[in-house]
Amino acid sequence: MFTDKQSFVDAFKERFIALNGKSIEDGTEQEVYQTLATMVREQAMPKWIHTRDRQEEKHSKQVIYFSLEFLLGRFLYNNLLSLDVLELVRDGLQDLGYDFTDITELEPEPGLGNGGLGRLAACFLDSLAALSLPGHGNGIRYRYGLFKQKIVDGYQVELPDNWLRDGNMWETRRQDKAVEINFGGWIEMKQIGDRLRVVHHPDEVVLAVPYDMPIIGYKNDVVNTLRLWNAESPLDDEAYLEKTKGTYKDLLKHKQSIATISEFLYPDDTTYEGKVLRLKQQYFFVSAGIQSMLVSYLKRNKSLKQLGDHYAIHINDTHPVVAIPELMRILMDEHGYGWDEAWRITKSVMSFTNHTLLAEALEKWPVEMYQRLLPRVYQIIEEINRRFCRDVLVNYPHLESHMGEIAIVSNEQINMANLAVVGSHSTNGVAQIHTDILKQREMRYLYEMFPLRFNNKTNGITHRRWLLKSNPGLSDAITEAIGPSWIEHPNDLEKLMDVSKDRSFQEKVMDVKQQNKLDLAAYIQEETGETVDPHSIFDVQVKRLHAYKRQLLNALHIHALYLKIQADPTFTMVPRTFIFGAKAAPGYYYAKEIIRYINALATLINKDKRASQFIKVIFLENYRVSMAERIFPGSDLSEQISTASYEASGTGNMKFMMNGALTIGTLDGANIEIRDAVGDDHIFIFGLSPQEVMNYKKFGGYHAAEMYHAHQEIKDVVDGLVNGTFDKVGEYQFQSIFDSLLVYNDDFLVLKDFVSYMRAQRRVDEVFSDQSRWAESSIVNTAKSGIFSSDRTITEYANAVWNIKPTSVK
Ligand code: DL6
Repeated sequence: MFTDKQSFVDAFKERFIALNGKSIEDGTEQEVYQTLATMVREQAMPKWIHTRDRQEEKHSKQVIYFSLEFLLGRFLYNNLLSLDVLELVRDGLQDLGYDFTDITELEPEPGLGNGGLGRLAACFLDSLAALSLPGHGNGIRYRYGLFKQKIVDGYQVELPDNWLRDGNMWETRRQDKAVEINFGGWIEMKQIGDRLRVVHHPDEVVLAVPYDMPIIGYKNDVVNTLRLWNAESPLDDEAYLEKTKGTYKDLLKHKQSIATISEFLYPDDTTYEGKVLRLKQQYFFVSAGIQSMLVSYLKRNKSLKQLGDHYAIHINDTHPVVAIPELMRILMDEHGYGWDEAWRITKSVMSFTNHTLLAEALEKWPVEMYQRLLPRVYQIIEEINRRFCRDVLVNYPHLESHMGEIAIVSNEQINMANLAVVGSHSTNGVAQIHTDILKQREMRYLYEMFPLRFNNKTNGITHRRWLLKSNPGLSDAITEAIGPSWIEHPNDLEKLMDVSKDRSFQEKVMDVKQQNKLDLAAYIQEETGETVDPHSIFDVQVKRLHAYKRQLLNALHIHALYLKIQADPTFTMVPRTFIFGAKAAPGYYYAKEIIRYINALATLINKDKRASQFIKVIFLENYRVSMAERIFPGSDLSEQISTASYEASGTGNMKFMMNGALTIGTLDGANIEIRDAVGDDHIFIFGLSPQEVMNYKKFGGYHAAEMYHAHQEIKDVVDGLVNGTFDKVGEYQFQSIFDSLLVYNDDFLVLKDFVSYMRAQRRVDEVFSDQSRWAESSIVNTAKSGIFSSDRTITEYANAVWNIKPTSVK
């Protein structure tokens, strides 16, 4: 244990020698990182054990957050902060001749998620621990995280993310807690004693081995657990050869086939992947998570009747919905409960969040695939469906004609969202508008049947990572102005309203922003070789690349500015730096073309002497959590421009806001709640409303070609996609983008919102030109961001969905 700088330095030297067999003078930075991480882990270990003991002792109800994705980002800095040893370690390392930042950046980044959904799960774990709530994560230890993105001649190229190459310093393998998972085979009904028992004869058994990672609460001694499962062979090599009478080659093939289950993360969050491997992944981590939960529970309890008073399982999107029939199976087949009792227990344990309205992302599994891979689970799903359909016919006969839409099994497919609603006690959306649309449109009949199950939980972000850690300058300025209470109570940020018009505070905040922009500019230079003007507006869109998020609208605006600069020698504007970061799913051709378009614009504009005086375009490759931490603090303008009604919530919008960026956005997802919080004067809203978009989708009436012919500006820019403009920089044309707009009638209403977007962008220029006005808006955004802390979201889940209480471990 170390408590001050000197004890740290002494302990470090000793540990370094013990771990590396050499003195620190001969050490590498990698060894320094590993030694430091080992020491931090050791510091956390007793607290980890203590937390577990206290939670058990107090019979605290626990939630386990089941998620196929956890987009964690690096741990070292946050762990030091949470353990309250950050400063002394930073100073100690300096005394030892090492730069703290260089060392923390050596940590490989667990990118075990695609985007918003996985990052939300990580923010939730942070808040659970910070609020002393007994809440843990359950997921997969993917051998490879989300692909690394390289941009080669404007094209996205994907490379593997071998994040475990040098080991993961935070994990502990728990072989003793391994469980077996059964796949395939057949089901036998067997009379055993006086009971007819179901016996599953699987044709593949996989060993799930947990790797536990500590999730350290902020200065409260709580350490919760993220349990990630690794797929392995249940037999050791010799036993396998003995049992199967196979060859060494067979053995290698067998091991490889099992390891594939936890090999990689599917790199697309918006398209449902009907692949056996994906289904195997889902069942693998769900069954393992439930089994391990029950092992803990049954140590202290004999009957499972009260399971729901002790454990909650949260189903993060439809991927873990198989938890419902799996718990039913275990309760009935392994513990002898009857259907009704098992159903009551299961519903009391399960709750579900929906994260998308995109039809193509809503999972529907082919019956045949389930039957083949999970024969017993499928029987249970069929029975859930039979009972549900009977309930509809008896109690809601007017819904019979909608049976195909609400049934769990229909058209030879299993509708996972329907199963989730029917088999749980709570279903929520992630922003008010999203929940409203779920209730009124997507799930209206299920809502009619189970109105009390539906509720909203607007997303949130952990202000500890996204403000306290990533923006120390602003954090200090805030604390100086209103005291430190906001760190524990982010709603106290509201106190900044009192100083939002104070000139000296405004100057302070703008100075901090300027320094952050200088840092970001230096980073951009390092990453891209491009020099950007730190006094220009830093206009940023960072998120996954998808047609509905409309990076295209942003790019067309830039293109239009370029054409204006070309056409008018007297043209002038407030200089802007347009910054993008976005990964496209590897198989999503259109999204990749948009990346190419942005990069082509960058080449065209950044090379042009006159244009680049006003605008610059930067595409930062391989957008990830650690990069996001550098970008948000240095941003002026946050682009949240999805087609209204398509973005469930968004969470990047909250990170920008908290860091004092102003939003230019549509009335979509949580943008609406951000607008409500800050007021119309401190946000730039444009475009169609969700209702208008839904009307167009339902009744038609939108003709992109009319927009093209009615507005010269639109015509010029759209023509620019294919008229040889990009020949100058050796690029091909952008025919598929052109076609998406004019031939396929612009599905995401980009041209429809274009004029209104241009107008809003001009307002941005005007407001930015009045620095005091901008500063006030920036402060108001930070002041009002407290409600978007995930501490608020988690408190709501804890009270209204999971019924868990803080358990102090001090
Ligand atoms: O709830 C977290 C996050 C939301 O903020 C985003 O709006 C939403 O798109 C995302 N959903 C997903 C799931 N699939 N899709 N699309 O990632 O969840």
